[in-house]
Amino acid sequence: MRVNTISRARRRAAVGVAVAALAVGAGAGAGPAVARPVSASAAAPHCSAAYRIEQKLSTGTTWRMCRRYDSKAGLVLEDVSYQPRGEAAPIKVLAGVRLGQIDVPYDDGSVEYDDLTGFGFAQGLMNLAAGECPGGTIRKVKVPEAWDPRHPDVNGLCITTRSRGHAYRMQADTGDKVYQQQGKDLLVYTVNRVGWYEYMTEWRFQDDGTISMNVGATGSLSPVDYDAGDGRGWPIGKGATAYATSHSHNVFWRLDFGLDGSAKSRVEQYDSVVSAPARGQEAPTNRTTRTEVTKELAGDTRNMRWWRVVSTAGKNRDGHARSYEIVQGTGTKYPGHGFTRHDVYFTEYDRCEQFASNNPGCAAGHPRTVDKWVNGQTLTHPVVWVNVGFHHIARDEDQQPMPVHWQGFSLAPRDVTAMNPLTPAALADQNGRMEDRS
Ligand SMILES: [Cu+2]
Repeated sequence: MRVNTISRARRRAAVGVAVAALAVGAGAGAGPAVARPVSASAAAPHCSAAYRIEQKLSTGTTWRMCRRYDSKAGLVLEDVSYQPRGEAAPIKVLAGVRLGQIDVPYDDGSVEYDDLTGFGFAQGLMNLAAGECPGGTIRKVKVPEAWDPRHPDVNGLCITTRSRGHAYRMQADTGDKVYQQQGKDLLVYTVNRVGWYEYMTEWRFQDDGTISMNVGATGSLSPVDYDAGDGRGWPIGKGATAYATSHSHNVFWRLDFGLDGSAKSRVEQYDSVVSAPARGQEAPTNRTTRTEVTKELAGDTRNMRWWRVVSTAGKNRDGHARSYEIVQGTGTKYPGHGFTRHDVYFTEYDRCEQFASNNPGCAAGHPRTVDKWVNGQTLTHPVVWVNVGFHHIARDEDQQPMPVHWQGFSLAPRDVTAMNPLTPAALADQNGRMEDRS
């Protein structure tokens, strides 16, 4: 069964946050007084046509990336760039992004699955039916180290587009004109079967620069994980004869940023604190501080807290450093392990650190879980690990099949472009404080 890991002492319980506590206003991200456009790096992604994904959405935004397939992680997207209509060149966002683990402990302590490294997630890539990639194309994927070496090819990658409703709406100053745009997304997904579960791994690239990553669990409840030894669970089926054992799905994503073509980026944490009104003010005050995360960090979400990864190589046309903000999804954090106890880990890049738990690739003696890689190193090339948990207490509706339950998060562009990347031409001069429109 599951090989148990490490009890190696943590070298230092280093929480590497250098508190700079700068007031946000003037300082944060302010560039030089004169806007100087910085040309974005890189042209086409460096992979052959068969592995290239390039989609120009009808709203004018082009996403480009390379895909490969890892024998444990499954689909890997590399060299991801974003080029909205107004940009002359693609803006590189991510050097690589993929799942970093799916950890599934059962509540009664009977079993814990590390689906990526121990239970064949990548090997379980499923052929897609024609109808489940509406409007798109299904691509063939060669599964390395395939369990059945005679059949390594799977028609398992769907690439399609989807509408997401309003990208924006604005009534014009005069007349009855309405500026409105229906947003479009590029969708890339696979389905991987692990035991009785089927995981949909979906990557959504929006025309406004947002990237969303979600894992949806469907398929069937595991018939062997019933009647927990401790008597807990939820009765499924008639009466109360069989109880599905409750469990968690702790999903990790591993993000290697490459903003503006550089592996070097900065990480910042923002916290806002609200205080009661003082000195006759009308409203409470809210003070936002920025903390430079200069050393490796295991971070916890909190109300009014967020992080961003900031480019050291490029600015937008307003002279502001480009960045991507991590927008945490709602989840249920599982406190059972050091590696599930935090919502996000920032670790200094190490080639062998590939999976958040039971990481197989490092030399003997190197810790095997992401929390232990947070040990005080200075961040110059940060790798971001996002952990989103879901506590699954089964319900009658879970059969049959089980409705997809989703968990995930987004990356939102912050100052990647100088304006809304979908701004219509008629409004292109409305950047900065606007004149009184009355
Ligand atoms: Cu479940």
